[in-house]
Amino acid sequence: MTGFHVLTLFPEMIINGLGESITGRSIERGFVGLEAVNIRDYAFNKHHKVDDYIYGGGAGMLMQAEPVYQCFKAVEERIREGGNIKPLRCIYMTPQGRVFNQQIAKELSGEEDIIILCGHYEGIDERVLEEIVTDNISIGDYVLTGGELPAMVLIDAVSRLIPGVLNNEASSDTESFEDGLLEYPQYSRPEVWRGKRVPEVLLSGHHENVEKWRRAQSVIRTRERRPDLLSETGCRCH
Ligand code: 6GU
Repeated sequence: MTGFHVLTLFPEMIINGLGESITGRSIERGFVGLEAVNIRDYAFNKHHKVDDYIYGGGAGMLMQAEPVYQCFKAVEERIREGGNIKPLRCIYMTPQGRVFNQQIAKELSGEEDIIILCGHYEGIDERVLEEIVTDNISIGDYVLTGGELPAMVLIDAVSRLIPGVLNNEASSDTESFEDGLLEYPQYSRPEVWRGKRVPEVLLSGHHENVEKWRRAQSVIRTRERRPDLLSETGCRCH
């Protein structure tokens, strides 16, 4: 079982955001482990303060090193007590990281326990990041207010690759990106909707022709919408 351990100031965001639908069900059924640990619970000072002004000046506040470190150590210790002796990944969600993609999701789906650190405000004191972070991951070139939504994106993408999470075992590898192509268009009942017919080949029952049509549609769609995926550098097929 893959277990995600999210260190955050907003644990309810993580639990509520992933508690529904397919991710929620896979957690309930034990295919995926998820805990969200509140960094504030490890602020062993009078007012449970976790942030402070930034040396050198500038706008905003920074998350202090010590509560993050104490939180990490407590989570690491519990993972070790659970019997995992492998080196642990601690992923810091940051726009300064490697941009997340299906390849990284696949790689992470093989891990037993994954610690994910979410920053908020202007970020986290660099000294604790140097001490605990093994991977910096971004979800794209835009700036968000915190790492919680990116952490949920990563957990969703990794979870659906874990055996048992999708009821249809085949469905994760026929979808977009698994072969470097976008998915073909799909149709359900009725056969005619507002005068628009379902493509005839899909009603033919001829499975080989259906497969050929879908493949061709995937290529057309990728060329139209994401030509970068077909280019020599963007394509992982050759
Ligand atoms: Cl991982 N964090 C934040 N705060 N903003 C982002 C991001 C991560 N990825 C893209 N923008």
